[in-house]
Amino acid sequence: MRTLNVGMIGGGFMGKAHSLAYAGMPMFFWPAPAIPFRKTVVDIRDDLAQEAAARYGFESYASDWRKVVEDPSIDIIDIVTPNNTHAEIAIAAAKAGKHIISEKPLARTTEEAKQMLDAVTAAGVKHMVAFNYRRTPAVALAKKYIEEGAIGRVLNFRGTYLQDWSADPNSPLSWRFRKDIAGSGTLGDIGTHVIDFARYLVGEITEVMGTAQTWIKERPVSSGPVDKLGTVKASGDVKKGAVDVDDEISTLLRFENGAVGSIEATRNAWGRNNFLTFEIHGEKGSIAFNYERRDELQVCFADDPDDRRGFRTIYTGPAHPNGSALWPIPALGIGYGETKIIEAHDFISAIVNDTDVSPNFHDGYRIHVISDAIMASAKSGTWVKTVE
Ligand code: NAI
Ligand code: SOE
Repeated sequence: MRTLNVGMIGGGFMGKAHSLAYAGMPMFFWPAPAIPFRKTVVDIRDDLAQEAAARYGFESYASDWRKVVEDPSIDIIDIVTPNNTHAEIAIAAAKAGKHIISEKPLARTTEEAKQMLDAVTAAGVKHMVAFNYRRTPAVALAKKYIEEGAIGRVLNFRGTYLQDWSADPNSPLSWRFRKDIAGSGTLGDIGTHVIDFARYLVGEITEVMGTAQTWIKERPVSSGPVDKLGTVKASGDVKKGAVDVDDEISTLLRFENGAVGSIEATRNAWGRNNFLTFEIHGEKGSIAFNYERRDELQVCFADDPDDRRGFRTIYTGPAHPNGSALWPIPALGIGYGETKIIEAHDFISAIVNDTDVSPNFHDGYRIHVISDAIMASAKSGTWVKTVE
C-alpha cells in the first residue's frame, strides 16, 4: 500500500483535527487509498512544533514552513494556520509540486484566493479547501435526496451558522477579529461554511443582498498566537484594541437555477454553539439539518398522505454516504473527527486515483467572490451580482 508523507503547517485546533484524521482514516477506510504518514509538523517556534509533533504523532518538527515545502520527501502540504499565511504557503507548495489541502477560508482576500487557484492550476497538483461539514453523512444524504428529485425543484435554501463564543465583550481580540490576519470576521470564518452548503446542495449563487454589523467594536488585546475561542476571557482593566471585521452578517440569495434563499451567521448568539443549519424547501418536499444533531436528517414528502405528512427523522448509518466505513449502527454518533476523516479520505483518494475533489481551490475562490459581493451589498444596500 502506498504511503504519502504529510507536512502539516500549524499545530492548533485544526492541527489536532487533521492529525486525528490522518491517524484514523485507514482505521475507517480499509483498504485505505494510501497511508498518510505524519512526517513533519511546523509551528512558529521549535518548542511549539516539538510539542505538536509529540502530541499529534509526527516523526519530525520544524519552525520554518519553507524547509518543509522544499523537502522532496513530502507529498502533501496541509495548511492549518491562520488565514494570513494560507496564500504564501500554498503558492510555494504548488511551485514545489506538492498536493495541498488548506483550511478555510481559502485566503484573506479574493485576490489571494485567485493567486492560489492559479498556482495549483499551473502546477497540476491536487487541491482541496477544508469545508468539512459537507462531509457529514446527513448532509451528503440531503444532496442525494435532492439529486434524485425526492423534493422536486428546489425553491428555497435557508441557512444559519450561529455560535456564542464571542458574544462576551471580554472574549479577547484573537487573530479572528483582526482583518490583517483573518481577512474578514464572521462571514469568512463561519458564514463561508453555509455558502459552501448552499453551493453544494442547491447550486451556484448569482446574486446577493446583504447586511453586516460589528456589534462589539473593541476587545481586550489577546496574548499568544493561538485563538482560544473565548474560553479564556480577560478581566479587570486591560488594554483594548479595535475590532475591524464583521460580527454578524445576513444575506438574501439568488441561485443560478432560479431558487432563492438566505444565510445568517454570527458568533454572538447567546445559547447557540455550533448551530449550523439548513432547511431546503422544494416543490415536492423539504429537508432540514442541524449540525448540533448531526446524526439526523429531517425529511418531509408532499406525496405522503395528508393524515401522516410531516417531518420524519433519518438517523444516518451504514446505509448512508460513507456510512459503511464509519460505525455499524445508526445513531452511534458521528463526530467532528469523522467529517475530517472522510475529508482526508477523499483528498487522498483524489491524489492516488488522479481525480478531481471538491470543494477545491476553485470553490474556495468562488466563495470569496460571493463573500465580497455580500460585503459590497451591505455597503450599497442593493443586490450585487457574483457573476459577470
Ligand atoms: P489556532 O489559533 O488554534 O492555531 C493556529 C496555529 O498555527 C497555532 O499553533 C500557531 O502558532 C500556528 N501558526 C501561526 N502562524 C504560523 C506560521 N507562519 N507557521 C507555522 N505555524 C503557524 O487556529 P485554528 O483554529 O487551528 O485555525 C487554523 C485555520 O483553520 C484557520 O484558517 C481557520 O479558519 C480554520 N479552521 C477551520 C475549521 C473548520 O471547521 N474547517 C475549524 C477551526 C479553524
Ligand atoms: C470559530 O468560529 C470556528 O472554530 C470556525 O473557525 C470554524 O470554521 C468552525 O467550524 C467552528 O468554529
